[in-house]
Amino acid sequence: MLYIKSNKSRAVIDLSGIWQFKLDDGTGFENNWMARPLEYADNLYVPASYNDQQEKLAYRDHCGWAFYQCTFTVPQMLVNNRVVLRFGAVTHEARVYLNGLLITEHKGGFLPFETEITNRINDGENLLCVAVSNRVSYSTLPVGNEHGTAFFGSESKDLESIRMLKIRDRNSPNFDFFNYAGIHRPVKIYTTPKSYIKDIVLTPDIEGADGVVKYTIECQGEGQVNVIILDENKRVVAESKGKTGCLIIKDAKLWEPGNAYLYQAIVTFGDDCYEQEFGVRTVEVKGTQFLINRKPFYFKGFGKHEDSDFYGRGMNQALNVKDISLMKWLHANSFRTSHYPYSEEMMNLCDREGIVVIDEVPAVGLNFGWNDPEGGYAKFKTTEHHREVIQDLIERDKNHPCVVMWSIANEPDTEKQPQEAYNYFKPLYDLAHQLDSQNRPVTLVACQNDYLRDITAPAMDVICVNRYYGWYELSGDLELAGEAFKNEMEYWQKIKKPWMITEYGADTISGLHSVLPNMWSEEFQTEFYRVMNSILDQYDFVVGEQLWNFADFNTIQGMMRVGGNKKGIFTRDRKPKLAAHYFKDRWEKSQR
Ligand code: GCB
Repeated sequence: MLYIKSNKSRAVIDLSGIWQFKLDDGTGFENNWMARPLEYADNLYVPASYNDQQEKLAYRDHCGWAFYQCTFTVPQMLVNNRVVLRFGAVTHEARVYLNGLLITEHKGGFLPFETEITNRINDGENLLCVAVSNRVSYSTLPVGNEHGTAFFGSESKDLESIRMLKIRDRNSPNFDFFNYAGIHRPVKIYTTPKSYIKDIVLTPDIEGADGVVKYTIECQGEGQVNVIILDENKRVVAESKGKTGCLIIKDAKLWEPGNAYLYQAIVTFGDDCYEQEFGVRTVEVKGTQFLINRKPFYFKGFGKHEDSDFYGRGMNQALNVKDISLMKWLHANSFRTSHYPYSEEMMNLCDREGIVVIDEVPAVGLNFGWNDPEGGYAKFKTTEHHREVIQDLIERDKNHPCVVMWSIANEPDTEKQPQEAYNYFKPLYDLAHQLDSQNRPVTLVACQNDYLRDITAPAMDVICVNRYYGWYELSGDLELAGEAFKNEMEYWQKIKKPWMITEYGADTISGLHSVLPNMWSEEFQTEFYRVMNSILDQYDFVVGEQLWNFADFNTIQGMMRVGGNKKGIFTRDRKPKLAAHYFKDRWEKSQR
């Protein structure tokens, strides 16, 4: 799916701004709220989560549907074109109504969807209504507890009434980040000519000093395809005709981590044209190495979240710019889009800034129900949707040079019923390979208690593991934690595959200090990393360290979370903790 751009053949209308918003009271659909202006609605900003925009418990804790509305008018000069309505992401499920009629529905909160509205728009003002559900269940990704109810109390008959009182519809996410919801990414209307370019697939390779770019252009309607490649000085460096072909860029400048170079493929088809940026670079796994442009690459970076004050999980471009700037300050080179695809705008920025990305689908929470007779993967009704999100992610991000690996899940249970887990994930691993014309490595991020039983993580191209020795296990005892970690690394060494740590960390209250490394203090967090890193440094098969987390982030309330998850090396407002300075020094001096 192409990103939205305005150019000489395409126009864009951005619907970002203040929309009308109202939580469903259970009668919204029945009373046709979609068909007329919402009564007693609030003014909320789009794109952003609705949860933190006003001081309302109901906004924070809502479970179910909510309604958004805005109006728009398409200028007369555009109506002879094909008109498309596109959503960057609506979390987690959307039903979209135009002038009272359902025009599209979408499941999944982190990927774009669009629908043509050419013949549905009125001459004058149009009423757009988006119903949004934040429910997570056994069939959604991320996964939630099916009933979304809270059980509290005893099974005893005497306490029946108390128990009943405590059961109510509520969010019950099975993941450690706040279940922010709403219209999270831009809503835009764009036009194309009636015959138009539908998709562009670019597959770069390197031969000697040259870049070799295979391409496929998908078009709708009649026309001739032309492709020209421009370098950063807008000089034509290659040209071709036809829907498929191969372009040679002589003495190509490579897209390198930390040193991005972007070419533009200018595709024309009849009256339509589209400029697709891309990089010439290769990615492959060889032996125990991860190679970018045939050179060993070592990941230095983070697991992150899209999470900030007021916006919640809504796209925040200033923050994206800030985060990349902080990564560069630290001499980091990469991050994983834990635990869902990030905005297209962030991916574009990473392309330009040379930041390397592990691109993850929203498959988090596939880790309970194993002792239930119907447990394990039989309990989750996610297989089909899991295939969809892998397909949609690859369709969206295939041309990004910043993407070097796909992650098909975070911390699923891969050990209690190892064969069942393998049977679930292996076809998804194969699917990702089959769909990606660049055939990037595919991984799954594991967190086994008993890694000896796991046959799924070792079947991936890169073994990615999350570890919390010293925090959740062997809490506070860094000496023993180091020994346990070392012991485990001896096991992984025998597997002879590239291996990286994709999460390790300790909750840390900014400003809490202690001379000795006591848990929760800034000194403990720094010491924790020193111990773990000293072990990572002993092994050549380790291809990266991505700590958890870049910054503190919001979670559900719970006794393990003091105002959210505090494992950031930055606070939520991006102030460094001691460990940030430690990593800056480590990565600046790193020879890997
Ligand atoms: C994990 C999860 C991550 C959590 C983290 C933690 O293993 O992947 O989502 O936030 O642990 O801090 O507990």
